[in-house]
Amino acid sequence: MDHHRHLLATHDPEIAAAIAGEEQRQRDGVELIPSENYTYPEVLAALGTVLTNKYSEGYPGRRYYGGQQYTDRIENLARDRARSLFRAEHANVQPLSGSAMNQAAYLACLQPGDTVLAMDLSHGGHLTHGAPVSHMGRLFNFVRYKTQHNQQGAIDYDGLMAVAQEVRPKMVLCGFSSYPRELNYAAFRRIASSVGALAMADIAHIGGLVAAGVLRNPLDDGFDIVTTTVHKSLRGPRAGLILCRAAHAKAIDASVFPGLQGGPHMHTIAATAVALRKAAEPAFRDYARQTLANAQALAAALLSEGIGLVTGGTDNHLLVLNTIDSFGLDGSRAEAVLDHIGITANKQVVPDDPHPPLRPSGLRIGTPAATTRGMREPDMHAIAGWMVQALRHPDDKALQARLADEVQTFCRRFPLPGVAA
Ligand code: DSN
Repeated sequence: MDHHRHLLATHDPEIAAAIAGEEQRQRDGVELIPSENYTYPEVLAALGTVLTNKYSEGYPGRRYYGGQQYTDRIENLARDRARSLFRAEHANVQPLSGSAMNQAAYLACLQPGDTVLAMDLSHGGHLTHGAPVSHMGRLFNFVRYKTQHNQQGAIDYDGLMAVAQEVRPKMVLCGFSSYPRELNYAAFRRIASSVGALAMADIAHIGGLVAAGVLRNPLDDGFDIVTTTVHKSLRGPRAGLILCRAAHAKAIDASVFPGLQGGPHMHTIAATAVALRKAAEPAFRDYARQTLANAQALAAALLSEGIGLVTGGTDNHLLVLNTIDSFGLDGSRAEAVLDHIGITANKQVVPDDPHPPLRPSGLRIGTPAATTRGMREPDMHAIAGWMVQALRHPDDKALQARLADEVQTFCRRFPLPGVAA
């Protein structure tokens, strides 16, 4: 690694300096974006290898290029580990990332114009769940369901059953990128079965928490297809996984390649295999438990300060704050204020947000990255305290400078995984 670094610094000092700057930024700040994490040094080692030189279109044992004795071994290991970790009948480890994995899943099972039930974007759903600005939203007929504001964000499953009877979807999709509650997968499965639809769950955010067994696995409730990214709570490289029942294996594989993608990124697949092996170790379960405990601690600390949380709390790793109600700041301003003190979060729409996505009413935070760094419950209380002080005094530059110093000093106690101090 050091040798490679030295080469890069000599050959391309501008890029080397920017990477060094990013390392410094990650080291000196608290990372609260709930979809981010710090990957393992072993994953970084697998990513920076000669596997990036190789074309491997096809699947193990039936490729369109020669020289696959090692790539086949790697992809088989990744598939076996994914199947075993998630108790899946089949795994496809080739999706380049989250959007591609969902697109491949839809295109495997649906015809253009088919109806899909999916969660509304402002209530926590994802762009690929049929947001009108997404290509998927143009290709399929997404009918969106919402969460119940006065029921801690719960989903009205009886109401959803009635909608399903009316619109007769081909697929019932659940999953989210900004919803802090656990889902009732058995209820989704019943709704899908009642109209002969497929049940698909996008667990992109919580894949690591499901793998560790601290959140429920939709495959245990009979789901047909489950997708997850590898780089969020699973702590792997940037990639996607599709897990499914054997009956869908052929369609899913053909949809990923040759349907949607070309050559798989074998360096990423090797790194995925490494992360999946790590996720099967007992230490990963401890990590996942701590991620949830930290989210509870962060929520409790913010609630004790009277800060408004969408749904009133969290069951998983993420929280959504209504910053307009709590601080009179839109999410964009709140994000910038926190950036100034070294706490990274991201602006976020809240349910039925009257404001646009670039200036929404809220902020999304989460604990996977801070937990990887070694932060624990008392640290969450300290972080909540810094956030509240800064957001209550957004124009106080002297206060922000003092808080930035405190955050930086605090962060130095927690080494950056995978990077020499
Ligand atoms: N960008 C991911 C997230 O932040 O949730 C989802 O696409």
